[in-house]
Amino acid sequence: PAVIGDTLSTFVNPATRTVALQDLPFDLAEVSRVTIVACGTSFHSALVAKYWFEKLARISVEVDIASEFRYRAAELPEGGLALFISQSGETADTLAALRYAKSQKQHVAVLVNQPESSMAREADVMLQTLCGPEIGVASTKAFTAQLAVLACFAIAVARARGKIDTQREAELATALAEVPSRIAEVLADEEAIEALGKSLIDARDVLYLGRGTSYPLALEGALKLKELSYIHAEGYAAGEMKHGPIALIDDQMPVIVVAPHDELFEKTASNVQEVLARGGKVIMMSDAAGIAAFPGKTLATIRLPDCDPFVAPILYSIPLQLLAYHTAVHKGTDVDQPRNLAKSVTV
Ligand code: F1P
Repeated sequence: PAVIGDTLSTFVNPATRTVALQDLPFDLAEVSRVTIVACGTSFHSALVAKYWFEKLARISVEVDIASEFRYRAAELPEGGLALFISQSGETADTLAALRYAKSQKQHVAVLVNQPESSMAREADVMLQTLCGPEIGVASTKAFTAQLAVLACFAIAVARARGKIDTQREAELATALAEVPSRIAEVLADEEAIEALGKSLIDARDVLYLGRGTSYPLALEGALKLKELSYIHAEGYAAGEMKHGPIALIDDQMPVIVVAPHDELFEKTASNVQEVLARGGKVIMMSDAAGIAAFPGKTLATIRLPDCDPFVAPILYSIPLQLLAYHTAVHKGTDVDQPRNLAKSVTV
């Protein structure tokens, strides 16, 4: 809660219930297109940002992984905003992608933990997560802090483009200011998540499902489980399940569903029914209303506090990380230094 509170306090003023970025060397209102590029966990925060920017600021957003983007010769209209997200600020592919965007006359912004990093030095604008360097190799608190900054960025772009009114901005500023205490509530329930982690250690495969902003969270939940516990896990868009992965479902495979009770819940709920009908073991991550929709039908539930759906991804990142962590600890893998992983991939 503390590092997310610190990060948010740079942007959110709870007294005036407004959200502001630092002064930028270009006019956000003039930006007509946003390109966001990153690797690994940072790519998943970029995907969440795409949903936020499009919905709130009504702006066209392209997201790509840096190792593809840098070799694509992407057509970037002059004056667009190119945002690069990197915990370390040193990832080689992301840095190369940044240089390409500069050559295409983009306004280049970075979101990093390290203000001294190469990316921060080469960008026109630096946004910073105030969570300090990750202690372990896998990105966890950096992901949650990136989401916090990106939520504020989306609000700022929406305001510059006249797409959000003062009342909605005030609601969102309040919801963001409350995130640290909601995270504390999630952490208070850590024992239940630990028990669930223990139950996963013998799983061969785990499927994560989500829709909307919960889709990139499903991807990130699966990545964390892979990185930390070496259990094979896949994240899928809930509606894409019937296009392939449904063939995998049996009574052996845990299916973790990330589904706050938002406007997309009913759609995801019908996917959950499809899993249950095939004997799948559903672990539901939702709020009280979402959990109440499946009384006694799921294998387990992780109950999250109610919140504005806009801030849900920030909150839901925490149980996903805790679940991967506890599964790994019970399995006996090295959570700080997973095999084969480098803290930053600089070649
Ligand atoms: C990207 C990343 C991390 C991952 C691991 C390898 O790093 O894929 O997300 O956890 O540490 O690198 P970065 O560009 O965000 O520093």
